[in-house]
Amino acid sequence: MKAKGKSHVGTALALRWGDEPLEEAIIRNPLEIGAVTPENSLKWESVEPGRGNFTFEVADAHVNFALEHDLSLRCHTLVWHSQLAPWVEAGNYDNATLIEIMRSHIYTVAGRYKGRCKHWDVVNEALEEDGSWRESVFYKTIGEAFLPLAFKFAAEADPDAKLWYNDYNLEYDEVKTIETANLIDLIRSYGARIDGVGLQGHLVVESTPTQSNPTPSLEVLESALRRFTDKGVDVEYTEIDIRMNTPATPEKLEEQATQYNRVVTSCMNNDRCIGITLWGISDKHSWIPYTFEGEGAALAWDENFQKKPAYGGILQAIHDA
Ligand code: 9MR
Repeated sequence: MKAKGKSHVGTALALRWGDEPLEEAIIRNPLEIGAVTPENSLKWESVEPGRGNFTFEVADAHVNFALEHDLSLRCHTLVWHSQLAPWVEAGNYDNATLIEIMRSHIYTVAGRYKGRCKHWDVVNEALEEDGSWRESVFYKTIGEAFLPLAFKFAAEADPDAKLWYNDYNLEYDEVKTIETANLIDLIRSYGARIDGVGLQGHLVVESTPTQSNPTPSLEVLESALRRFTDKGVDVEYTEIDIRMNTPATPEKLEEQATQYNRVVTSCMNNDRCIGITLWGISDKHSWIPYTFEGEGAALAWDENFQKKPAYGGILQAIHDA
């Protein structure tokens, strides 16, 4: 990836080395992995479980692991409706108070890791599937200004970090994609800076009970990326996994390889796509089977940490670029 001008292939990081030496070996192999995104440890519920009560032990361990092993660090995520500490909603705060809570959270968390997070997912998943605003506590209390304000606070807290908006189902180049591109203009209209849009890349090999549309064509993927890069920001596939109805069959695994190849090819074909991050290493540790019953087998290494055809699909896309 680096030889082809990209920054990295990354993975979500969960630090379970006592149990998983094979996973650790893959993540520590610089030929495989060049960046990590702490999977849960930097989320609001983890770092500020009570108002003004910050807990950084676990987050520090993730950040230190990345720096000690020369992995570039994507930090995730400052403002999100999910995995939010319950007190933020329960307080029924007014506009001014919630802005102050958001400012204090961002200053404290992004400030602590200043100079260490190469990228920050500042706001995660602010829109609904139809492109309208998600009715999060932030939107309901502060209005659309919560988004540019979050970017302004993040830039003040860590001026050198690249600031990202991150969301799912942007790959289909439909209304959500178009409205997300409009968020770039909204952020800038407040005088704030945005550097990138992350397309999470939670996709499906085949129609499943939770997602009827398989991975789009190369043409559609490329067009979705251009919606953002045409506005002068970077893009990355930030949380890739391509799931299927389990059990996996050899045919489905081959089709998955083709789809991984397509996703990575679309990134290789866009100069402003900086790289890809897989949402984990092995099918043994993936959020999918816990969240979507009967679905899984979404990653590039199988349950035994053996490379799947998907791995070959990724590699081929990089070689062919
Ligand atoms: O992988 C994460 C899983 O361990 C958590 O339980 C889950 C809680 O919602 O979040 C998962 O990661 C999410 C990411 O932070 C944002 N995009 C969607 C991911 C999958 O839910």
